Amino acid sequence: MKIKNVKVIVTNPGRNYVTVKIETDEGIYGVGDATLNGRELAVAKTIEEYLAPIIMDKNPDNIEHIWQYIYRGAYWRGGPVFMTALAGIDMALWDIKGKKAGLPVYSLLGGKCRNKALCYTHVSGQSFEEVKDNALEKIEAGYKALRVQVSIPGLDGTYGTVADDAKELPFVEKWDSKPYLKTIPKLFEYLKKEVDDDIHLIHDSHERLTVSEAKKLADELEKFNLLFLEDLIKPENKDGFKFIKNSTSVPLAMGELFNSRWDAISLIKEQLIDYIRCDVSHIGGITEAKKIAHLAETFHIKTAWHGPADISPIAHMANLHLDFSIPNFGIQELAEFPKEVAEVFSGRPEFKDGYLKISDKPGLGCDIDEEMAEKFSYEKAYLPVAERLDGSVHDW
Ligand code: KDG
Ligand code: MG
Repeated sequence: MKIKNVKVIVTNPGRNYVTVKIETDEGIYGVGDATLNGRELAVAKTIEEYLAPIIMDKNPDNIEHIWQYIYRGAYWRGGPVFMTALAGIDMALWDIKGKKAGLPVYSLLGGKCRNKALCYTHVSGQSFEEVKDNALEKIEAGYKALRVQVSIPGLDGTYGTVADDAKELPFVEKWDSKPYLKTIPKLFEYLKKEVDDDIHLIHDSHERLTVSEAKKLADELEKFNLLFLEDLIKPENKDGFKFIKNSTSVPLAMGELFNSRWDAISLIKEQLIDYIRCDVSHIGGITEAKKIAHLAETFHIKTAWHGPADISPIAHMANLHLDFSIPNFGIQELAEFPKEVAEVFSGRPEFKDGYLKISDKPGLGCDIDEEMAEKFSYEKAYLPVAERLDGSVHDW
């Protein structure tokens, strides 16, 4: 079998998605997700101009070889744009391999380790009461785990509580750690009384705290038994986790900004985190995520792959095939897509009673309707930036 065509489809059913479709001389094709929120066309151009030409006529069965050929052959390796481009190709190749074998991808990855995968979704609100109402609604719908975020008084547009794409210029969010650190423990104190103790709660600090602030937050949240605290400090400051981990028993999660296993390795081997949560679309695809899962397994660390709405259902399916086939799966994030997404993408993780199920369709079990995709044309959208009260820039 030979790769005969590589298409890049950019579409906007409610938000932008980039899909790679690899066609072969045997009529089998595969699809992969190459969406990098706010940088979609940079990835599309990388694939079209640089990667598609060099994989033409290669045998799509040789996924590891093609991965290495792209990664090492470029010499200028890594980074979010390049690794997202590589991820899109990698997923499409796994999809082809599955379709050719007549087997779902999880089967090719070693087969099922479980029958269902625990998942969590997002709830937020402008007030504690609104967070509680939204949480109870999700619990009613069957969720057993929730990520909770709340608007912080005085900080307009707090992360996780407002839409995060802006059309003209990036939306500016205000940030100050003082009111944040005062509010979040109170939120959990409040939720403890309102939400069933069996529900797993998660909170995402989105890489904004200093080590001391992170330790203070972890200290104050310790009594609430969170499933994990996510992304406390900046991804560049991996050593910072040594100080946090030594002083808290709150499970820690990190990884959505990582682009390779080498970003993750020190946190894993020094056991500074409890959950690794890389993004399959930004880390080079299933091939790299599987290696990271194995590294994590070696050190008794679980997975919680990134699953926001800004990666397409194809990536969510890739997550799910990994979730089912690795022994050290922890939990899967599942954010809700804009409703138009179902008009363009068929196949997505199926939710039932707090868990995700997987079909045994060959390949990834997801497809794109190219005609429908064309009807939703790309619109430039930016992620927000965060600004401190004095106007200086903070990590968003
Ligand atoms: O594009 C940025 C989002 O993917 C990110 O903000 C979502 O932090 C996130 C999460 O945990 O889902
Ligand atoms: Mg996050």
